[in-house]
Order: sequence, then structure tokens, then C-alpha cells
Amino acid sequence: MKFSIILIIFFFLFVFPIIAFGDLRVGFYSSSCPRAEEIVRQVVQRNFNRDRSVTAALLRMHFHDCFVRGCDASILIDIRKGNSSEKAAGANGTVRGFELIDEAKRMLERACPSTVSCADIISLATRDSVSMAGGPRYDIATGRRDGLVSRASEVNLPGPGSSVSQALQVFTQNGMSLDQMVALMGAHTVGVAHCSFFRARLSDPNMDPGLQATLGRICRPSGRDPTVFLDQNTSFAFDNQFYNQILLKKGVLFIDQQLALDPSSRGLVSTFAQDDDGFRRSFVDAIVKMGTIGILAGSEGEIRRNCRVFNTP
Ligand code: HEM
Ligand SMILES: *[C@@H]1O[C@H](CO)[C@@H](O)[C@H](O)[C@H]1NC(C)=O
Ligand SMILES: *[C@@H]1O[C@H](CO)[C@@H](O)[C@H](O)[C@H]1NC(C)=O
Ligand SMILES: CC(=O)N[C@H]1CO[C@H](CO)[C@@H](O)[C@@H]1O
Repeated sequence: MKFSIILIIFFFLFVFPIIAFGDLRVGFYSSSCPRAEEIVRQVVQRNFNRDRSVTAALLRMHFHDCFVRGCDASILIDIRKGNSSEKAAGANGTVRGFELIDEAKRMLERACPSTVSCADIISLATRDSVSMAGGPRYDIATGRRDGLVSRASEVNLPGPGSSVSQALQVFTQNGMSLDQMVALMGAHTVGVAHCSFFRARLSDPNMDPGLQATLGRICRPSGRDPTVFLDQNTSFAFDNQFYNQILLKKGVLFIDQQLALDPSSRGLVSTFAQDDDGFRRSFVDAIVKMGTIGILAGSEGEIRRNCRVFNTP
């Protein structure tokens, strides 16, 4: 009897934290920088109040970070002479939100120098911005460290013209399932796409003719590359309307429309379209998982002082 209680206590103290979170844990900074999460939240809130599109910016940044070398803030490294960082890759040309991360980093360095990683700032800021846009609230484990490498040649993200199976290949390489991929694509419920990423679809029969006419008008002027909302119904709200839109053939990107057409994913799309709570739960599960891809922890990597440059370039 006594022995089994000791076993249970041992399990929860030592074994459970390891199997549950690996090297990361919720509240990692609670003693080293107790205000860390609050500081990030305040910076995100200030930016969000000025510009609601920061939710989209951060979600995309977090995805592009985690899918190249893991969630190690390699996406934040500026291009320098001789070293073309991930920012130089075509897929990254329009990733935005770097100034918000800089602002959070400046405040955190003032409060607790060399303590909070840029990789954790991206994960925390994304989490906060999702709830500000009406999305789910969730805890994330922290303790990520910043990477020491950022190479444009390593960026291997799916393109907007990918099929579901091509996209899934990249997600599978990163340890993510089809269900998790379809849930994560729900991030396209916020944000915009430049015409250059979907021009080929202006004559695609799988697009609603009304939407096609609208996009045609917006995208026609040559020499410019305007943007349109990915979710044409509730463009700034983090909700499940993206799935309803693609069921109505109102997907803007080819890959988005394919999710509703491909037999492997359309069942999930219908489920999420009908069940906002189910979508939220699945999204949280998937983004928490995404946030653990290839993380550096313990004494690996470094805690950058400036998120845009390695400490010893
Ligand atoms: C097969 C996978 C994916 C493809 C091919 C894809 C492709 C794209 C493209 C082409 C854009 C337009 C970018 C622009 O014109 O500036 C975009 C925007 C966006 N993507 Fe994805 N994406 C994928 C998955 C994801 C995932 C997993 C997330 C986040 C969890 C995400 C979040 C976003 C957001 C929020 C935007 C709007 C960005 C903004 O407003 O600046 N995407 N995506
Ligand atoms: C900088 O570029 C060199 C040569 O292209 C490469 O070997 C090195 O890994 C790069 N450094 C980083 C930190 O990415
Ligand atoms: C747009 O979104 C609202 C709010 O979620 C919903 O009630 C409505 O049915 C949606 N409209 C279309 C055309 O999907
Ligand atoms: C901001 C940025 O670095 N954009 C680059 C993205 O990639 C394209 C194509 O490789 C470059 O031309 C852009 O300068």
C-alpha cells in the first residue's frame, strides 16, 4: 500500500513531466523571469490593438520557423553578407511581424537579460495573438533555445500549388499527421495572400465564379501584387469559417481548395466546418505539437540577445 503510493508520487514528480513535455515545461521561466509571459502578452496586445493582422503574421512566422530546423528562431536571422539566412528563401519573402518580436525581446532583455529565448517569444506571442483574435486559449511549454544556423537552402516548405498528398509529405517529415495538418491549415481563417500566390487559379473551375470575378478585378493591374483575405467571410476572426468557405469553393489558394476536394481530407474539413469547438480542440493539439518540432533545450543552442543575429556571428 505505502509502496504503491510512493510509486505514484515518483511517477508524477519525475516520470510524468518527462513523458509529457520532453525538455520543455509550462512555466519554465516562473523563477528565472517571472514576468516573461506577461511581458510578451502586453507587447502583443499593444500591437494587436493597432493592427489586428498581427495574429496572421505570427501564426505564419511560427509555422515557417518550426518547419525548418525545428522551432529555434532560425527564421529571425537577418541576411548578412555571405550568409543567406532563411529570410532569403522565396517562401519567406512575405513573412512579417519581425518588429513585434524585436520589441518583446528588448523588453525581456531589460527585465531579465539573456534568459528568454527568441524561439519561446515566437511561440508565446503566437499563442497570445490567437486568443486575442477570438481563438482558443492554451498553455504552452517553454524552455526552447535559439539555433545557431539559418540557411535559405534548407527551407523546404510546401508551396501554395501543392496537392494534399505533397503537403502531407512535408508535414509527415516533421512528425505531423493528416488530421493535424488539416487543423493547422485552419490558421488560414486569418490573414492574406498576395495575388502572385494564386494567379493561376483565376481560371480554375474549382473556384466559385463570384469569387473568381472579384479576385480577377483585384489582381488584374499589372506591376503590383495586391493581397486578398484567405477567409472571405470572417477575415480577422479566428474561427472555423475557413472550412465553410472552402466547402463553398471559396478557397483562395489551390492547396486550401484541395483540402475540401481531396477524399483524404474532405471528411475532416466537413467535421471542422460543423463543429467549431472540435476545430478549436484539434487546432490546440496540433499547434502545441508543432511547437515542439526539433526544439533545442538544456545547453543546446543559445539565448540570443538580439533575435536577428547570432550572439557570436
Ligand atoms: C501546405 C501548407 C501551407 C501552404 C502551402 C501555405 C501557403 C501560404 C501562402 C502562399 C500564403 C500567402 C502568403 C502571402 O501572400 O504573403 C499563406 C499565408 C498564411 N499562412 Fe499558410 N500555408 C500553409 C500552412 C500554414 C500553416 C500550417 C499555418 C499556421 C499554423 C499557416 C498560416 C498562414 C497565415 C496566418 C497566413 C497569412 C499571413 C499574413 O497575413 O501575412 N499556413 N500561406
Ligand atoms: C554561413 O555561410 C557558410 C557558407 O555558405 C556556411 O557554411 C555556414 O554554415 C553559414 N553560417 C550559418 C550560421 O548559417
Ligand atoms: C459567415 O460567418 C458567419 C459567422 O460565423 C456565419 O453565421 C455565416 O453563416 C457565414 N456565412 C457564410 C456565407 O458562410
Ligand atoms: C525579405 C526577403 O528577403 N525577401 C526575399 C525572398 O526570396 C526572394 C526570392 O528568393 C528574394 O528575391 C527576396 O528578396
